[in-house]
Amino acid sequence: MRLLLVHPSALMYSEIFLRLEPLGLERVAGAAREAGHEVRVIDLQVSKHSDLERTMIEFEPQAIGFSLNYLANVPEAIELAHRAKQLVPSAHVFFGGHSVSFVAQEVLEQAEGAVDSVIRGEGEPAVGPLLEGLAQGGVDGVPGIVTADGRGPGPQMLHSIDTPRPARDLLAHRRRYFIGELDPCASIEFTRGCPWDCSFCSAWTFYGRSYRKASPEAAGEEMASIRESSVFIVDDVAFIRPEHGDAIAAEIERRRIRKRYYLETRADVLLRHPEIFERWTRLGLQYMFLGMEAIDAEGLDLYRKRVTPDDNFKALELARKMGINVAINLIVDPGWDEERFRVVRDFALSVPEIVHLTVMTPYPGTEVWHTESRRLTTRDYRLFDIQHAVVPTTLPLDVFYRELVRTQAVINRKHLGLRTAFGALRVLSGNLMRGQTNFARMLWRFNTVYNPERQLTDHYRPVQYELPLPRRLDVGDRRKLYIHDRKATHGRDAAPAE
Ligand code: B12
Ligand code: SF4
Repeated sequence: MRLLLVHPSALMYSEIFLRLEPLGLERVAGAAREAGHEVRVIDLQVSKHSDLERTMIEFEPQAIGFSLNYLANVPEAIELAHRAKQLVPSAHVFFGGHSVSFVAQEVLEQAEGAVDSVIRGEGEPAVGPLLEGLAQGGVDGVPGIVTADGRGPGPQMLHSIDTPRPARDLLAHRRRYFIGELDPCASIEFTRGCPWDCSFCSAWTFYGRSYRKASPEAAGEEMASIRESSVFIVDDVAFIRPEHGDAIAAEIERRRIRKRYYLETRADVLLRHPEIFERWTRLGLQYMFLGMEAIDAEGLDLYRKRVTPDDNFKALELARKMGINVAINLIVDPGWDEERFRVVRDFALSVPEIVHLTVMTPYPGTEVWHTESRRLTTRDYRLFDIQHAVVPTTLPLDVFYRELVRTQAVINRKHLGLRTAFGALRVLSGNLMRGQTNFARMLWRFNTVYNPERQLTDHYRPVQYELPLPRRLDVGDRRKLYIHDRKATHGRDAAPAE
């Protein structure tokens, strides 16, 4: 069968810092290709809507799948599904991905017939059976499928994440993927899932707190096939198992692979096994993202982060000593007043790290979606991008955005100031000479993207598609939140930490 897979456009507020390859979609493409189908992929982060339309007409796909990892992309995907039905009426249009898995039924209804099915959970085990089912006239047995007739069997999980390999070769414009000065940058997955259970996050609910590891050989082989000079490791928490991080490092050393790396991890993981991270700095680890979330114990408890402020600060110090550039994330609560923003600004200016701010957002799949007592002030999907306030703010909304953007701007100025003084010029000229302009563009775009008026006016756009209202679920038994039920899977590894 001819299958076209599509990733929606980039979200406005993240695009200035990064744009990364759609690894999940590439893996779904890899699985379909292994099953013998003809596959094309269009990534609207780097291609135009007109490219998509042209491909639909020329390729005449029999199935068109859209990736919906982000809630904010739902309206665009529904509109594209309508367009697909006009251009290729016979194609089966389906959605899949992280976020849509939590609101599958509702999105299907909102699409009013433009979407034939939604696949909940991992896409690799489902795409082959879906295409086979379409050829043979029945898709009811596809794992994770939801259609107008209701839910099919539960989603299935891969036994091993070693295969299928992502179909990176199907992506045009690969040089446009970057993160900060790592430009161009590819992505790779060493592990899948997260054993923790932070209340604001849906990574653990999606995978039912399971955790699987790629074999070091497969990871080494995949790394050797990557052409880009930099690699973003997409794992939710890198190197939870030190022996695994070590074994992959050994493979990379053996193959004499030299890249620059960016990864995400937790303070306690870094503190427990600093030697792994140290070893990776020798392989090229340069950047690390630490989800610190709060600077006080009360905030950390509220998010069930299971680390102390002390751990966080020790981890920052340790990373600094290792020469790793750290970016930290703090969650802004809509309840913050001017004083709280000031405290955070002072903190951000007192540390050399890059500080990112995201707004606390209850979204489907998270525990706070069910427990947040403040009512939602909007259900516009597009505002659920953790850059907008979707529950009432204590400050008037315009003042809240002014404070938020001011804080981000102060931080950004500090960051840019340091970088331009100590090295960005060198990186920049190196990148420009190689024709890589992503990082250069990022440096100058901050003020056009982040401005309080624009964030405020986003709230007044006409709304066509709205998130369903939260069902107040009793989350005493948190397994009710899972997409993948761990009992029903054959994961290699169980949760290592509480
Ligand atoms: C890596 C990552 C990123 C990367 C790369 C994103 C990219 N280009 O793909 C970066 C750093 C850029 C990023 C940015 C953001 N991210 Co992010 N990210 C992740 C993370 C940690 C892993 C995603 C990943 O690559 N996994 C590995 C691949 C193999 O899995 P996958 O993509 O999920 O794909 C599988 C399934 O979803 C499914 N699938 C996917 N697509 C399709 C399509 C079809 C047709 C089918 C059938 C199946 C299918 O099958 C795949 C294989 O099993 C997830 C958390 C998580 N564990 O999922 C958060 C996550 C997806 N991100 C999140 C957020 C909030 C963001 C940001 C908005 C943050 C911000 N404000 O800056 C931005 C927005 C990015 C944008 N679109 O512009 C939230 C999503 C929230 C929501 N409900 O909308 C998540 C869930 C984290 C969380 N805290 O809960 N992110
Ligand atoms: S440790 Fe990170 S990925 Fe895991 S649940 Fe917490 S925030 Fe999500």
